[in-house]
Order: sequence, then structure tokens, then C-alpha cells
Amino acid sequence: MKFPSEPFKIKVVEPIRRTTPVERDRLLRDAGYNLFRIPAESVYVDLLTDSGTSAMSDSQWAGLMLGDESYAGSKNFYHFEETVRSIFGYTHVIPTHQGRMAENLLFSTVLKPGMCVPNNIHFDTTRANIEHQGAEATNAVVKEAYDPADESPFKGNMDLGRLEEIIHRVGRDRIPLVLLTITNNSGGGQPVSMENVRETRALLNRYEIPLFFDACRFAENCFFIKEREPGYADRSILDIARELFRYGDGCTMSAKKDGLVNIGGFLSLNDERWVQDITNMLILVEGFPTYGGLAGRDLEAMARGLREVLDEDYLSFRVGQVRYLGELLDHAGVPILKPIGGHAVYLNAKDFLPHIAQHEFPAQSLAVALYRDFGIRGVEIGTVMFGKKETGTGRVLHPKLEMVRLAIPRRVYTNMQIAYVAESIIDLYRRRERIRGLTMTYEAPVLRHFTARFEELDRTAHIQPVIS
Ligand code: P71
Repeated sequence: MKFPSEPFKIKVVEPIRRTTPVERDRLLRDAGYNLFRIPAESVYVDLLTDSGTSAMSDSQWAGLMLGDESYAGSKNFYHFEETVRSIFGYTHVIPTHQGRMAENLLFSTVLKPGMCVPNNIHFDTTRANIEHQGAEATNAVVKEAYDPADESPFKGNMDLGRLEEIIHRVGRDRIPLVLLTITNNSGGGQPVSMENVRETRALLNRYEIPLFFDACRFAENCFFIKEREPGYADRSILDIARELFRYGDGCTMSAKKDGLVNIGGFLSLNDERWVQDITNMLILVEGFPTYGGLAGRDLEAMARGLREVLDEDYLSFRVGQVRYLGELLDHAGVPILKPIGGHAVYLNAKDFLPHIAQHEFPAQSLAVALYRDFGIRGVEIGTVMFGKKETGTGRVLHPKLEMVRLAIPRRVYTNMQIAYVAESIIDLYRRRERIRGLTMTYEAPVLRHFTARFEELDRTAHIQPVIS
């Protein structure tokens, strides 16, 4: 089958409510046109994020009942630790409540002001945590990543020439580690090839710089390697993951993605000295090392999720469902980022709304219209999330990519709901000239997209949906 059908049946259902465009228009005004401020109950299909939104399996729910809530030495911790070691292969396993805490612990330990961390493309929390230490977060992804039409199979790859240039410019001593984000979320959920990981490792060996993975979506990345990279078709996902992580020295992980849980994360690494400092900080801000800000039951659900995510039937359905949405849109001429990523379809807002200039937030305007007309919530990944004022001139720097990400929660929506999303977007695309831009009326100094507020530039252009 081109698009494998669901390899599960539904045991528990959560009703969702339809609202009207008029109701949603009012909610949008109250929320300052920021979709993070819309109550989830008023969303029909929620594609804001694939993070923490997975449906857990019956085995994971059963695991919750086996939670050992001892303060120290919970049996679930040992199960979790053994699971992480068997997949990722690093000696030390430090649980955290989610990914950004793993980032915070790592960067507050290894970074000093003036240092630099290169990555293919940093996700926003990663960048913010690095900059919070007074260090620089530098992107060095291959240039194809910035061309939404380029169909290269591994657009998450590190550009080794650029990486070496950064090392020469900044100096080896000011780069405590290099990151690779698998898959590369901010570049469209694009994978990194095993060959690129191997070459990155070889380059870093010459400078004795450690390599870490931002491993949120590692199983999806390994699935793409199996599908696209010569020599991997007959290898299991577990086997591919083990090879990949062997080239690194550690990883941060938000288990809210490929851990198939609603909360949880970890940091795993080999370096003894770093572990000591990280553990001390963990105890100060998060909790004792055998629970790290989570309940014993959460550790059990995470251990089980990390095993389930390696299942190939699950992964081919998962990546296939995302591809299904992408192909429906692509065949109707809707501009999307190619190739279709592992966890999300990215609408190319620059081409969808060429009449809206980047300073009027085309991707945010598109996300707002999609919610108002159809109750579908995506997330802006563009000028709101990544636009920056240049220090000195105060000039606003716009990111190269201006996108609305439709992130698909794992095991949550049926393909019929996905078809509804596609039909809605195709309808909106036909009426795109009527969508107007926005102006920002409030912004916080960091991670402004969560709390920013906007006003519409022209409310009279309000559009009526054909289907609703
Ligand atoms: C995503 C998220 C969650 C999110 C974050 C900010 C705005 C909207 C949604 C989180 C990631 C990620 C990567 C590659 C680290 C984190 C932080 N992504 N690295 O994509 O994608 O993990 O949320 O568990 O702290 O919607 P955390």
C-alpha cells in the first residue's frame, strides 16, 4: 500500500467539538491572533505540535499502573535506564521532565559566554538555551535546506565545509560540542543521512570536538535512512539507531516526540566530568537523579514508548500519514516544502501568500485564516518565531523560510480527519488573495511567539469558507 492504514484499533475516544467561524473569529480577537492563546477545546484538528500529543498504547497505560513512586531507586528508573542504554548506547542516563531541561542542564554546564554551538538548524528552545548562556547558536545546514522545492533526500545534513569554516573562525576551544538535530525540525522535519553523521564525526575527530544529537525524532530519521540510503533497506530500525548514536558522544531528547509520551525527556552521555556537574544541577532544579522531574509511572511509559517507536509497521504508517497529507496538497498545487518531512507538512507561506510582505507575517496570517475558517490549528515557523532585531541597527532580520507547520500527533487522528485538513487547505488556497497581513502589537524579549499579540491590517477582507 502506498499509504499504510492504521496498525492499531481505537480503544478509547475523546470527543472533539466543532465551532463556527464566527465563534472562532471572536476567540482569535481575544487571543490577539496568537494560536498558542486559543483554548484547545475550540480546535477541531490540532496540528500545533506533535510534541506531547501522542496517544499512548494500552501497554503504556498499563505501565502507568506499575509506577514505583519511591523517591530514590524506583524500579521504573532502572527499566528506563536499561532501555535508553540499549538504544542510544551512552553510559549515563539523566531523566528530565522534557527536552528543554536536558538542553538547559547540558548548556549551563558546558557553555561559557563567547562560546559557540553549531547545529544543522537549532530549534527555538535550543537556540534560546544557548543564547541564555551568552553563547552563540550557529546553523550550518546544507544550502538545499533553504530551497523549499529542492527534493534532495537528506536536507537535514550538515554542510561540512561550513562547519569547518565555523571551527576555524571561532576556534576549537570555543566550541565545546557540535549538535545534529534528527530530524531537522526547523528545516522541515528533514532527515540526516548516516553518511553525513559519519563524516561529521570524522571531521570533529580531527579537532577533538564532541558530537551530540538532538534526538527528539530519531526513529523517524532512522526510518528515512532505511528507506532512502543505500545499504540500510534490510537493517532493523534499532540496528540503524545503534549505529547512528555510536558516532556521537551523547544526546538530548524530548521524549514527547519519538518517546510516544505526553511528558518526559532525558540527557544521555559518556563524559564523566560533565555528568557530575549536570547531576548536581539536576538535583538543584529538577529532582533526584532517579526521577528527574517525573513520576515513576512516567518513566515506565517512556521506557515502553521508546521500544514501540522502533516498530516498522508503526513508522511506515506514521511517515505515510504525513506523506498522505502532503501529497493531497501537492497534487492540488498548494505550495509545500519538499520532500515531505517525517512529522509534519510545512506550507510555504511565501508562495501561498505572495501578496503579503514578510514584515506583515504571511505565515502567521495563513495560520490565523486556517483556524478561523476551519478550526484547524497549525503553527507559524517563520518571522514570528525566528525574526530578530539586528543589534546596533535595530533592523529586523527575516528568516529565509516562512512556513506554517502542520505537525501530526502520533496515533491520534484518522486518515479521514487528515483528508478534511487537506480539503480545507485546498479551499483556502483557492481564496488566498483575500487573506490579509498582521501587525505585531506586543512581543516578549525571548521566545516571543508564545505570547506575541497581533492586530489585523484589514478586517474588511474577512473571508468566508466554502466548506466548514
Ligand atoms: C515542536 C516542539 C515543541 C514546541 C516548542 C516550542 C514551540 C512550539 C512547540 C520541541 C523541541 C524540538 C527539538 C528539535 C528540542 C525541543 C524541545 N519541539 N529540540 O516541534 O522540536 O523539547 O518541548 O520537550 O522542551 O512542536 P521540549
